[in-house]
Amino acid sequence: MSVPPHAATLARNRVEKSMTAFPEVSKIQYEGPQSDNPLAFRWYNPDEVVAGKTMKDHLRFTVTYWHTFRGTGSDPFGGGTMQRPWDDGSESVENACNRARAAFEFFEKLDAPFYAFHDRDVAPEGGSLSETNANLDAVAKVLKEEQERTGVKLLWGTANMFSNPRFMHGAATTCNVEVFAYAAAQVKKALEVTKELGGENYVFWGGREGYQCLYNTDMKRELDHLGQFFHMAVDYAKEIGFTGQFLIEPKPKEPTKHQYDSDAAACLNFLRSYDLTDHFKLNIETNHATLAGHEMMHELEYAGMQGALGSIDANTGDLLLGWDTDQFATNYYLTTQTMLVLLKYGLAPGGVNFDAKVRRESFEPIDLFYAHIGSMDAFARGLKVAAKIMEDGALQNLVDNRYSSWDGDLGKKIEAGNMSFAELEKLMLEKGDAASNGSGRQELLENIVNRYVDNA
Ligand code: XLS
Ligand code: NI
Ligand code: NI
Repeated sequence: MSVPPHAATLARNRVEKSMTAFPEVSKIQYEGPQSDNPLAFRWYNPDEVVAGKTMKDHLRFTVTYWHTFRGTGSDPFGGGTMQRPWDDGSESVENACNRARAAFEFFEKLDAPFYAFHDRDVAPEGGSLSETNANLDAVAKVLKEEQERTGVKLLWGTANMFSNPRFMHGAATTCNVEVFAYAAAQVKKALEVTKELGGENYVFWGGREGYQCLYNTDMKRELDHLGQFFHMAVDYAKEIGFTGQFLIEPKPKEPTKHQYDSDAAACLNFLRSYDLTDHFKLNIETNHATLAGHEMMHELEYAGMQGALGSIDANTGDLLLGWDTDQFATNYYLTTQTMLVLLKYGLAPGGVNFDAKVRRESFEPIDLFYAHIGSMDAFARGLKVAAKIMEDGALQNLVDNRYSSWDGDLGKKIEAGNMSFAELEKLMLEKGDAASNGSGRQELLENIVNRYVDNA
């Protein structure tokens, strides 16, 4: 009786035989809105110029390594479901290198100009920090070769300081000083690798920086440590000549019940309190905005108006599920609203990073293509709609009109800081009452947006 070969051996044979991870897919091409080819773009036409720039340069699409190449499909109720024939499931450096090659084949076929990773996504941890660093160096060599071969660039690097149990109490905000030191060493290395790979940004998502219980937490001390940690990162970047943009990614909860970087406003308050505003911008994620009880547009606008809009993690949540479901966004209203703010404030050196995963039921490799193509198209369409709305001043004219009373003498004086309560009281006592209000016209504006979504 013959013994059936192990699934991993089968998988490896399959990859070696075809020498390609996605044999059934060739490079995705733009075919236009009428196309019914599910492996073609209908709206994303990289070289098409919109609002003075190519779509490629506006959108700076980025594939996340963690969801797309490390996501297993597990959830709190069950294990992995994903079929990933190029991956033998082992934590070996060899497997990590094979996976990296498969990833670049994907980026290339998808025509994605960027990717982003955590250190532990790309390379396995070893038995000690020095072994772990050596593993990362070995895989980074392959990443560099693949970047050179394909022209795909690194949007950002980051350090995973949340998966390993050592970070159970946090990394920079831990109660264990040696874990703080370990985290510092990890970010030092991640910055070096990000620089080596030409990363254009470096992201801090809070991971386990937050608390589960205030009874055991010295919040002031933890936040002071976080501020010190970021200053050390800034100093080290300067020391090694890393000129990428530092980004903080707000999220209100999950995994902790309170994450310190809750939302854009909390992050900016933190950065200002610790004198870090010159060095950091924000990486705004859609599903994090909604978990914080905000619309994505609110978070983008809040960051943008303070000169701190750096990059976006493009995804969406499910309103019926209360967690970070990280789904691919396909809703034109969401992408239009997002692009309205991105066009207003600009995005580079940030990008539209698909921090999104296919559902655990969508377990075949081809689903990775459908997911990314659909969301790239949705953002490309959102870009076109937003550009047209802005070009026509379709919303701005009404906004300007709504505030027009402020353009008169009185408004100018108040805005310039040249009026006091007493002077304003005098004026109103003379007039007896304020001038009457105009309509807010919300429904009209919503109809106008619909018209542009229909026609742009
Ligand atoms: C988790 C975050 C994470 C960051 C990178 O919710 O979105 O994926 O983007 O650490
Ligand atoms: Ni994210
Ligand atoms: Ni997230």
